[in-house]
Amino acid sequence: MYKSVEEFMDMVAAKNPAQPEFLQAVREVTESLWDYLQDHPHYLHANILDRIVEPERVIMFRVPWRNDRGEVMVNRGFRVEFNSAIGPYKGGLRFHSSVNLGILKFLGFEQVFKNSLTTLPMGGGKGGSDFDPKGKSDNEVMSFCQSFMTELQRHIGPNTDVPAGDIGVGGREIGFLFGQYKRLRNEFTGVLTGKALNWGGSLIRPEATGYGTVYFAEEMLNVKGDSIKGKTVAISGSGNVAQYATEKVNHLGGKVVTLSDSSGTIYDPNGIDEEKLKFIFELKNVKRGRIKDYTAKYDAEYWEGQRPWKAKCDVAMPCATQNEVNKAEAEMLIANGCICVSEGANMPSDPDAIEVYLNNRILYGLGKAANAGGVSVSGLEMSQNSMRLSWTREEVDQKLKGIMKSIHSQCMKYGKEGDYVNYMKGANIAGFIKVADSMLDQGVV
Ligand code: NDP
Ligand code: 2IT
Repeated sequence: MYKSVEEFMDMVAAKNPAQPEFLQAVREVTESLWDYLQDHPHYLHANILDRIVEPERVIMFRVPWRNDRGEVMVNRGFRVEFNSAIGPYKGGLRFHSSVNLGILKFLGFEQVFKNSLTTLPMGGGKGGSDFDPKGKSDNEVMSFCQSFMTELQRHIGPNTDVPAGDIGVGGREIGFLFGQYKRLRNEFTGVLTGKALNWGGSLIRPEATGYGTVYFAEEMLNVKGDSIKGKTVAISGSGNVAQYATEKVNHLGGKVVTLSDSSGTIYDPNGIDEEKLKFIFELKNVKRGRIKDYTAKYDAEYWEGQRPWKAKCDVAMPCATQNEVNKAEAEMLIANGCICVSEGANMPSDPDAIEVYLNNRILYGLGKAANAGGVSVSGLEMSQNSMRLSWTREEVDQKLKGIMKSIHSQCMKYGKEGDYVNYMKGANIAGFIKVADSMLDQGVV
């Protein structure tokens, strides 16, 4: 048995070289769990920690495809089937040039705990490719997706592993992937989520991650007798999660002053209202342009090559990617009066930034709790597919709200430290218990 977090991490680091993001995710969970495990040693006796950091299966494959010039291109495809203790593997696909095995293992590991928190029967997985859809034609994206699915289809299924979207995988990609699965398998099933409404999708799935992140912030603020209403909010990213987080902040009476992409940030102190957001939807989802183009139409500053965190705000919602808030930026947020961070992205705050939040005792909703709305509605899409019916917008939104509330109370239950709630600790312990107990029930698995 391990005597310390360090001793355990030495073992994990030796087994997983050159996977810094995976080690970062494992360390965060292990540190949160450590005291709880000492008080509940049956988990340690059964070596649950060693088992839970090892994916059940990793699939890695060649994805050859032809570009518009007729050249043969090759990318690498992955699916990490991390844990199926509480349900079929479930988690998104990421298409981005930075994708490698370590990144997908970190995402798959996070997904195991996140999915457990949702209360729905979903195990954890993640996949993707180093293919970058940015700058590719629709035809190239389709060729790539068809080749990717030609291999992936033999590993997934509605009761085995159900992928969805993530960075670089939205409605267009899910359509191409689903079409190819159906051709190869000759079956119309709920093998993917994030499908369009006409062919098995769920209302509110596109909105769910962003809405959920705002619902989670609202829950945290409510405990303090406060709310989003009247708050100034800084959001990073301008993709699926950022767009719908902005929409929901507007619904609740807050003001969003920043959005960004990997080239820079726009700062609009007057707020990105409903009309301006419409422009962003068109710019990002149809024209597939850059966030800088916002300044050609609206009065706003553009911060080339910079992230949003120097903007004065009450609430910050990082909704772009991992490690996009560092210690100096976290300190800047606090100095400017930020009282709440709710993470739409996965692991966007680095460990030093998290330390700053906790030391300053601000409300910190970590990704695996605050962004669980997306996979939750994916779970609801699976239920609707199985029952062959569809719920109304209001029904799905109500269920989403209920799930975010329940995640918030699980975090409160296990994260209380005096009069402060450490949501990170709470989420990690609550997510762990259900998965670990299920693994114990199922024997040496
Ligand atoms: P999208 O592809 O729709 O948007 C991603 C956004 O983040 C874009 O604005 C993109 O800018 C920016 N971005 C991506 N990579 C980087 C980078 N390395 N540096 C700076 N900016 C970057 O993805 P989503 O909105 O779906 O995902 C955003 C985050 O939310 C991810 O962390 C994802 O894992 C997480 N998430 C998503 C869920 C979902 O349902 N989609 C569910 C739960 C979490 P650019 O266009 O310049 O690349
Ligand atoms: O990180 C995530 O939770 C997602 N990308 C969504 C996964 C899903 O299966 O909907």
